[in-house]
Amino acid sequence: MAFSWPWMRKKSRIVWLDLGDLGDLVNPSGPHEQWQDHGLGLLRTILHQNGILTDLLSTRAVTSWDQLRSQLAGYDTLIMNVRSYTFPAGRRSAQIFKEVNPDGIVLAGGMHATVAADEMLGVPEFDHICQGPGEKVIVDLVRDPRSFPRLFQGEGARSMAEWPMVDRALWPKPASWRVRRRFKWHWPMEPECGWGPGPVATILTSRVCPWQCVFCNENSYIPNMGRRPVDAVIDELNYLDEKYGVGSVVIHDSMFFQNPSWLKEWIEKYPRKARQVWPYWAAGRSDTVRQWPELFEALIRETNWNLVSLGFESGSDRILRLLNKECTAEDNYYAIDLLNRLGDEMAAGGQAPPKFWANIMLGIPGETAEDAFKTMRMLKRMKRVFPSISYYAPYPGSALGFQLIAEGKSLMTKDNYHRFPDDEKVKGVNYAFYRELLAGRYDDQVNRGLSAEEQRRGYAGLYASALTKA
Ligand code: B12
Ligand code: SF4
Repeated sequence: MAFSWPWMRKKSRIVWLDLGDLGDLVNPSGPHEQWQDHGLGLLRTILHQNGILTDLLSTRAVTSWDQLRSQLAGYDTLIMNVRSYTFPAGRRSAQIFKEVNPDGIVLAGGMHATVAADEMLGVPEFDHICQGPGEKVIVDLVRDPRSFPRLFQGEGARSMAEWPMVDRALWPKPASWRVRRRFKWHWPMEPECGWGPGPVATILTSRVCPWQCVFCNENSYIPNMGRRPVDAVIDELNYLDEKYGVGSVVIHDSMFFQNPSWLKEWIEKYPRKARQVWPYWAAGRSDTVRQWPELFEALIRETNWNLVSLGFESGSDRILRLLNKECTAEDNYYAIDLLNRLGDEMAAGGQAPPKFWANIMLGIPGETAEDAFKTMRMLKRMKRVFPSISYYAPYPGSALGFQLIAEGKSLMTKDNYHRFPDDEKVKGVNYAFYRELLAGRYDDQVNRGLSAEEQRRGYAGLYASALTKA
């Protein structure tokens, strides 16, 4: 008989259900499936600090719905953080919960509740649905759900300075010692994913990005809030290092490279006050790299920002305009050439050179073959890169997503928001062309005008294997 998580006895009548694909913590196909949910971590921490203890289950820790059914039996309250890509799992779980606990109450919040209330309201099993942030309402809601209407607006902290440090021991565990061993997973820290040494600390320093890219535009649905103070971020990392050990850091902010005054303070304090200058992954944009090159260079050289996630998206100005990216192809090339140069200098000095985590989108409605060739050419300009390529996905919440859904062109349905890398997402897009492009079929066109070295980059299969879930 195999023992698998959760092996604990029920301690509470309230259960928080972590959502994700079945089996992701049992037989993970990779480390990214094992990343933890900060919404769950934050709200459970707040509940526990207020004396409301919750049990934890996870759809990622079971391999069948029947297994989940038996685990859910006997609870009074079910709580979930529902994002669009976990909506199908959330809905199914709520239905199962009601089957086994007909008098139980389901409390749901999260991004999908915020951007697609109609779909949430269409599921009768969701008893109370919170739109927006939940920090200031979660305690009252769990204490007395009936005092809340079915759909209501949550309330968040004015600043992340008010957030408690997430109690990471409240996150789900790897489902077995095999997973623990295979990924060298030092729970409650997160496992190594190829970006830096483990144990990995994922953290948030900011909550929202002020730009308005039409495929994302988070600031239309995430209220603005103050950034976490630099000292608090460093204190948390030092605390985690003392308690569990930290090997590297992933800063999960949508946009780390913003607020120059915060970044300057980070440059000044992180190398001095952190127990180690851990390497980290964090995100930026090419136009601001061009606007603040000295700041960018100082972050790379002095704070060990060694994996630079940039939302390049496209190498074509026409497409960048269509996406309202407010970056030009020239901005993208500026950032690429700058990191290439910094990497060369650091490598020559015996230091590990920084790399790009390059976010690239293909299959954008209206994109021509020549636009896509420009994007692939741009990718080949990067000397050191992990390409993260995805087919454009019309998520609700974003301006372009809403438009395509309204026009009936989205192939992402509420039964299957969570799409796999090579799934087709928008009607009318020629996905066969993109599959061939990534397999190298159009290399002659892509390589036009590139140097011999650039032509060799992206050896067979690299780009095709770089397609990510989206
Ligand atoms: C970190 C992050 C990731 C990480 C880790 C994800 C994880 N395990 O949590 C990684 C990189 C893996 C990731 C991947 C993806 N992500 Co992501 N990610 C984020 C990001 C930047 C931060 C999430 C976060 O921690 N927020 C902070 C916490 C505290 O907020 P929260 O979880 O929303 O919880 C708050 C409220 O929602 C509410 N709440 C939540 N639950 C409940 C429950 C109750 C009862 C109540 C009252 C309130 C409540 O209160 C909480 C506190 O305020 C967000 C954008 C953002 N700024 O939030 C995108 C975001 C969630 N991701 C998104 C997407 C699309 C993806 C991908 C599909 C992208 C891709 N191309 O691969 C993948 C899918 C991953 C998968 N499983 O397949 C979208 C989701 C859009 C949507 N409509 O749901 C977002 C919003 C970004 C965007 N604008 O596109 N992501
Ligand atoms: S895609 Fe990036 S830059 Fe654009 S709004 Fe989203 S997080 Fe901000």
